[in-house]
Amino acid sequence: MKVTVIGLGYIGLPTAAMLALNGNVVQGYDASPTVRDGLRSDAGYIADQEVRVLTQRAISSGNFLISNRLEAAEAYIICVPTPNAADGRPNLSYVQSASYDVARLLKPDDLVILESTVPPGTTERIVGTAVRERGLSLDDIHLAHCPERVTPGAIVTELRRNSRIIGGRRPEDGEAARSLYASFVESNIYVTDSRTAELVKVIENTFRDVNIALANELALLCEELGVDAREAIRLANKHPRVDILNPGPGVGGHCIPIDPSFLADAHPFLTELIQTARRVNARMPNHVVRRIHELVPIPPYGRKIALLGASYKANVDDSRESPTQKIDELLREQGYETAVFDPVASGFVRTLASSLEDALHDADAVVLIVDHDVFSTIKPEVAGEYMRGRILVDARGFFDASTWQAGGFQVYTLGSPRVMGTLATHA
Ligand code: SAJ
Repeated sequence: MKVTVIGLGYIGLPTAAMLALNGNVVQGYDASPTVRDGLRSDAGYIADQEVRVLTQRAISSGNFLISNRLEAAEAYIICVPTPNAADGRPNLSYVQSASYDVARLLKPDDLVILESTVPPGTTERIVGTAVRERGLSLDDIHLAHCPERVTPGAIVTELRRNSRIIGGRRPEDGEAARSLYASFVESNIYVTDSRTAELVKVIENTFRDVNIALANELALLCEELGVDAREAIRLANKHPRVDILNPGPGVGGHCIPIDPSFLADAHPFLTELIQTARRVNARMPNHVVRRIHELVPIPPYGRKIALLGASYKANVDDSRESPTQKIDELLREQGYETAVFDPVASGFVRTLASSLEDALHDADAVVLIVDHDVFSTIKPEVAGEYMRGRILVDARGFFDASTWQAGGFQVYTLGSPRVMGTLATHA
């Protein structure tokens, strides 16, 4: 098929490349000239190595062209972002403008697919309106929602192997979209209606947010009960019908902290659990900062805290909605000096420390926020050489507390009832 993909971000780009490598002729369009030029000259600016290789292969195949304007095709896939606006409501303006751009090019029998995560009803309401205003009946074209489901860090594998949900406005629209995705999806493709598909995507991420909120609430409870939360969760998960996620310093990324609001914003009185879960997760950075404050009280002169990890989760570069940002802001508001080190992250709101040594230099405490694999090589005796104090705050249960304790550190692990090691004396 001749396909135009609108929005060449972390979903649109690999999807376009995958389609191009599997028998389709793809034109990719992104509103940003920087993205278009970057892709044309060298896909090297893409941080994800697998996506970079896939994109380079697709471009060299001759079946993936980057266009400066939207080109007419037989199928259009809209993959633009749907961030939360400042008022917390979903910002659907990119979806709307892409829909009008596509509508101008449509001819009968064309297929329009919305991949962006949206509140239930959006495909028909926004894309459908643009099509009708163009003077076409929705029955003249095929319209479907096909939400992306891949996780950063495993995008290429998951694009192929994850099952897909396709919501057609009519069953025949769903079937048209199914045959396009079947060119590269190796797993099942389930066809339903568009509103159901929209809801399915949002509840997948909401489920995860609620589950993590339970883990986080248990962590706070366990700290009071004198029980190790991770041990308790590990054992509870031995039950065949229990599967609780891990507590941590908060839920980041551009999906899980945002998508639940697609339901809560439209139905505030029917989403009590969803809103509570969001609040529990959003407060976790404050809890981490409270514990840091207990361990490293601020005297009249400053204290330095080294923060390890700036991205929103392990082994990815994306720093959007990262818990580190909030923890860093709160600490600095309270008068701490901070240094953030992350050899993996890009796009963090402030300049990162140039090296681990720089971050640790004269620090009173080190705080592990992101469980990047590269941090596993950090040894307490080496870290301690650079630091002024010997305090480790581990917000992920990443390090072995006894090893750090044996290395002379006082250790607090989030979800763990006691601080291990002798009390540090802070003059
Ligand atoms: N987190 C925890 N504890 C856990 C798991 C995660 O605190 O046990 C935190 C992470 O550290 C991170 C945040 O939650 O800050 C989100 O990470 P994640 O791995 O749960 O999710 P994302 O945002 O990387 O990707 C999710 C995925 N959704 C589901 O697993 C249901 C992915 O499949 C979606 O495609 C993606 O959102 C999206 O784009 O919507």
